Amino acid sequence: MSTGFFEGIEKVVYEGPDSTNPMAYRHYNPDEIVMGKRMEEHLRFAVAWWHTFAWEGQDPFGGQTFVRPWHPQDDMERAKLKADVAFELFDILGVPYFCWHDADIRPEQGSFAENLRTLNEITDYIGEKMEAGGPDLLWGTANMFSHRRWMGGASTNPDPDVFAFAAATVKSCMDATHKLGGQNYVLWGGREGYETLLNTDLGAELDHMGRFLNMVVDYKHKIGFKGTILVEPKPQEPSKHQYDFDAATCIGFLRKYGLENEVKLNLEQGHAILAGHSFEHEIAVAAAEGMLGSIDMNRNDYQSGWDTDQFPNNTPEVALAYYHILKSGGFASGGTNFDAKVRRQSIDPADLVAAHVGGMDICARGFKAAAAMLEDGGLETALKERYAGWESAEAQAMLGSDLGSIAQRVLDDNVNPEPRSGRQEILENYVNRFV
Ligand code: XUL
Ligand code: CO
Repeated sequence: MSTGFFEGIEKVVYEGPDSTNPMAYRHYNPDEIVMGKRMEEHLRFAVAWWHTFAWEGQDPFGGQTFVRPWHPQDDMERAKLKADVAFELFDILGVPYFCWHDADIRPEQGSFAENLRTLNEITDYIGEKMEAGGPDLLWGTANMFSHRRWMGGASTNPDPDVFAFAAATVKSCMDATHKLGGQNYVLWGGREGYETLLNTDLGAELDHMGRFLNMVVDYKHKIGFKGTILVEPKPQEPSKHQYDFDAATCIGFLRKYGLENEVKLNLEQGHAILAGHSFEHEIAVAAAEGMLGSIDMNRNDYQSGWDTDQFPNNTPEVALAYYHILKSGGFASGGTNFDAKVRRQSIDPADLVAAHVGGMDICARGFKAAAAMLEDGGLETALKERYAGWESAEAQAMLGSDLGSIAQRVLDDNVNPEPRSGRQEILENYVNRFV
């Protein structure tokens, strides 16, 4: 039986680029074959439980603006109503995946035993809905940043009891993710960092975090979870300095603690911007190391400097991101999650639907542009030409040589390189033909 929350809103369908219906897909056509695969299987869209259903519209200066029938979110009956509404939205949108934190789906009641009981109950309930034809779980994760117990960190907390509570919490969330057939398990360390070095033993905290992540990987193998463990970089907010600053920092961390073959990255567009990078930079760094896992495709406001978690609406940005994803072989267990929320004045159920429709459509449009660029091959040809010198036997031999021998060759052959254009504008014009 319908909850009636989305009353009057029909299932969203593909109507093509000329449609003027704001509740139709103009570019996202799940069954369209692009580069040999259905678009739905390429993009693997997921709705995020936290922003779409749990978030109540607060900002630093004001409280709740959304008034939903499942508020206040403190008992199991309303948690189930929220799940009912969630599956209605999944059905309206036709998304193949969703994601959650434990705290989004269960009521928060305090003790670990209570949290465990309610998590198990609600994930059984969600499991029944999945079996009845609902979408699959892209990833589960633990919220170890909202409750006051996490204020000084989770695995990096100076109090070993918080480390223990974090270990128990992650175990329970991995169990629940495994039970629901989740494709990945994510760890984002919002409070794994510091406010001031005056009270922080940075080296000890990093060691604890490295040990914690090794326990997560060991547990994954113990229970036979086949999904991918992902960490999600972000430079700051809520912590002043977060340890998982960006893709490169995470990769260094994973290598130091022996996790480079076990853990991949969940990259978020807005986090890339906060770190002073473009999204495609973060994707390319992860891809170069074979550590590209999944993405959170939500942008920030470029003026405010906050993590505003907005739905994407910039085709060229999205196109370049998918270009690098496609170039590295596309998603395996990962997908496109909208870690995005509507603005706090967008209080209607229709706003929730329209936000996802727009986000999915922009992604589809950018994705098709990316596929067309890759199939055309213009960028790859230009890249090959630019690095062609390295194809010679002499250049390759140099990499196995030493400074002295190279210096001798420079003298003997009078090596005197002639600068060549990087052709940036020509390449930018090329990209603009597709977006
Ligand atoms: C916060 C953020 C998280 C993670 C999951 O900025 O991105 O929601 O995606 O914990
Ligand atoms: Co995120």
